[in-house]
Amino acid sequence: MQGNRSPYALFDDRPPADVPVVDVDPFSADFLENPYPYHEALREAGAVVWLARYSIAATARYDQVRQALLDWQTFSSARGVGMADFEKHGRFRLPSLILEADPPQHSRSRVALSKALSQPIMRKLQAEFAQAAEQMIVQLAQKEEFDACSELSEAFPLRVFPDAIGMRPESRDQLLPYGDMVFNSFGPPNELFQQSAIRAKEAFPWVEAEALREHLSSDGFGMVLYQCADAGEITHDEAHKLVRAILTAGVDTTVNGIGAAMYCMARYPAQYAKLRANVNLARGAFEEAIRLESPVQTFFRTTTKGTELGGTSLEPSRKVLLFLGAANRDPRKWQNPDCYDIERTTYGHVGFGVGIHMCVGQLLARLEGEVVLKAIARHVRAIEIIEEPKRRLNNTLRGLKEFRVRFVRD
Ligand code: 8QM
Repeated sequence: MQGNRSPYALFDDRPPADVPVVDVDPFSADFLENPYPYHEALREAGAVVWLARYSIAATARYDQVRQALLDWQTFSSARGVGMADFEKHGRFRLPSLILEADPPQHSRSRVALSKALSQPIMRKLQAEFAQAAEQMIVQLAQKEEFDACSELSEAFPLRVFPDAIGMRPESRDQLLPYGDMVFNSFGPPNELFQQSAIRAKEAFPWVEAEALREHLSSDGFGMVLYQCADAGEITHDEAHKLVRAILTAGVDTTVNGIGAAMYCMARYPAQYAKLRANVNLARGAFEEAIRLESPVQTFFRTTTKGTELGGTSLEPSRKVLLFLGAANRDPRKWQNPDCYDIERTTYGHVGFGVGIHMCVGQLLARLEGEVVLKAIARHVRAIEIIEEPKRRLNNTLRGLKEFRVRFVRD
């Protein structure tokens, strides 16, 4: 990396007039460990700021993040939702037909994926997921202490998700290094990304293979994509790529969502007590954990034309970094934004995004979160923190790597 130049800046992008220029690296270990003071500084610096290190515009305020997410015509996803601009810097993997696409391609993909992840299909999974959660929580409550990451927030999605989609039983543990690598790839090609790419080397071709029709069971929701292809709604190649998209997007996100909820429950015993008193608050508790911790912290868009955001003019073909996690704690939008309050109205949070790209798997994510929180609330009187957690740093994801806790039984 040369001085302040972006590793991806093939030519010098200059800041628009009057935009506050800031000198922080949102993908440094320091920032990722504790982003909140930086988020505040970014929000206070202006509605839109210029990241000198990367020559990229960014916004950490709720209104502007939301505006950009809602205006897909101006803020496109088709040139990638990471720092790399597909048209200038090439592609790191085959582009996703949903995440890294605009209408009309995006719409076709979205319709098919919505069928696989629909309310009726999720409802059919409800009982199975709830039973798996019960079983896992009862077992963990019998332990003196355990790692809430490897033994719960990672273990639960790995226990239910690959079965639900219809994967073969072998090598499912590859899903985690694979996801870690993809979510790192949305940032700059820094050390975090390089290291995760090494770890995921074998996972890459493995995921491509797992998404093939012949490797999916007929009753999982992965097969729904191939049924859409049989019906002529998408091509069979699109079906393959969309199953790959589910495998990419569905694991690390729910791992860190459940992890966020666990972390909140452990740190806020009064909120946990409320959940215990009324397990029907589980959905709200999960949603609030998504708002507060924002497992997906950032995404980029690319301007399709000259435009204006928060009073700053942006040139065409420029990347804009959207800080979802900072928007979810913007005091302009939220009261006591840094407090975990399971009875808060979380409506409008952008932890699942907003607009046409809003998380297509959100029903599945919420189902997983709900059954886990309900099972805990039914069986666990208190959650004791044995050791302060260790973070897993990732260019996009916020979450923990190790969190030793004790479930105190009733
Ligand atoms: C993030 O490959 C994909 O289609 C894909 C990858 C990651 C995500 C979404 C889609 C947002 C959860």
